[in-house]
Amino acid sequence: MLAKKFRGCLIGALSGDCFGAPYEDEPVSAISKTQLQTYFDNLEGPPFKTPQYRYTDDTAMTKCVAESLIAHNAFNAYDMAERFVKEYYVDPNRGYGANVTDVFGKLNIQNLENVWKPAEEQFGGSGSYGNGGAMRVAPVPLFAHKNYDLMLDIAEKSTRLTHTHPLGVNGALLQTLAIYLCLKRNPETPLDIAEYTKELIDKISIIESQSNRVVSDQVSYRGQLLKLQTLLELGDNVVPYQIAEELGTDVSAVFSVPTAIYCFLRAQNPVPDINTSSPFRRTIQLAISLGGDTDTIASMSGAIAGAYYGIDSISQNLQNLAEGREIIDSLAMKLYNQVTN
Ligand code: R7I
Ligand code: MG
Ligand code: MG
Repeated sequence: MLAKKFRGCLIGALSGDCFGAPYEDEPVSAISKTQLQTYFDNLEGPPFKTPQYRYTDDTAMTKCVAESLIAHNAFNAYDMAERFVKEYYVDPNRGYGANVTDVFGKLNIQNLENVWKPAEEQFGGSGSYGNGGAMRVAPVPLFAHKNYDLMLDIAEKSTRLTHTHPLGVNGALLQTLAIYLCLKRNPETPLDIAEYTKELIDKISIIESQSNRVVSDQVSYRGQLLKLQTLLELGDNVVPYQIAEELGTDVSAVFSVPTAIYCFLRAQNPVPDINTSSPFRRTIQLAISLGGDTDTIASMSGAIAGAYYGIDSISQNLQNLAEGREIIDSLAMKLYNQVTN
């Protein structure tokens, strides 16, 4: 089962990215639920002649994280940074965040002299709080789930190569934890949503209470997860607009990672206007229906759902339409072989 969870996690992330990308930046009010239903029905239906759906920066960088961990069987800052830079310059048109490209530029010009410094200099020295660390972190819990402290350490350092703001770092840690908790749970038995959420809140609260992670303003991951709990309790009495409003759907980590987790948890049960028997599809369809940063929120929720349900929950037709499926699947298997041998 663990191999299926590894593949489900990375192919889940890829699928959310590829199928969410066409909707990126649409406001929630502009997304027709019936049109989205038809879009997914077609994607999952009998194969039709269409180009594959292109992946974006989310997958390009996830690939780098996985390849680097596999190549060194450890976190190697220089190597990972070098892969990010090379990947970017080979194909800069993958929809990268507006400011992270400055980091790649500096790393390139300075020939990777100090791999940490360009990220620290972002936004006048406060560092980026974008979701770029969280969106690419999925390979880390796969690689290091047997060693909790090491897992958090790698998640933090791999994020710090581009994002040093505490909200950027903690968002990647929360996404890591969400996947980690799924790897350990059996999808054959119904998920205990309350228990899962409590464990996530307990773990992120410990992380946020550490002195170097205190954020000056009022927003915290703990606070966002408490809102998530309230929204989950409301069940069907909450519409996409409210979810988007309360949890956020933008490119900042704090207003997107908890949203992705919400989609995974909410999709454990049927959702109005989403007609499917597949809880994986329900997860990413719900994520996309919220609008905003659809590729990234669908990708992060897809990684979590895939780590819980496994690869068999993602329909073959859907998988076949995602660019890079074979590469991503082989990286998942390499990670699996590495950590189980
Ligand atoms: O976080 P990042 O890699 O972007 C990822 C997003 C995903 O949605 C991808 O799919 C792609 O579309 O981009 O890139 P950054 O440039 O570091 O951060 C993204 C954006 O967040 C920035 O361009 C800013 O608009 C905003 N942002 C900030 N704004 C003000 N002050 C991030 N940090 C700050 C900040 O400290
Ligand atoms: Mg993207
Ligand atoms: Mg995005």
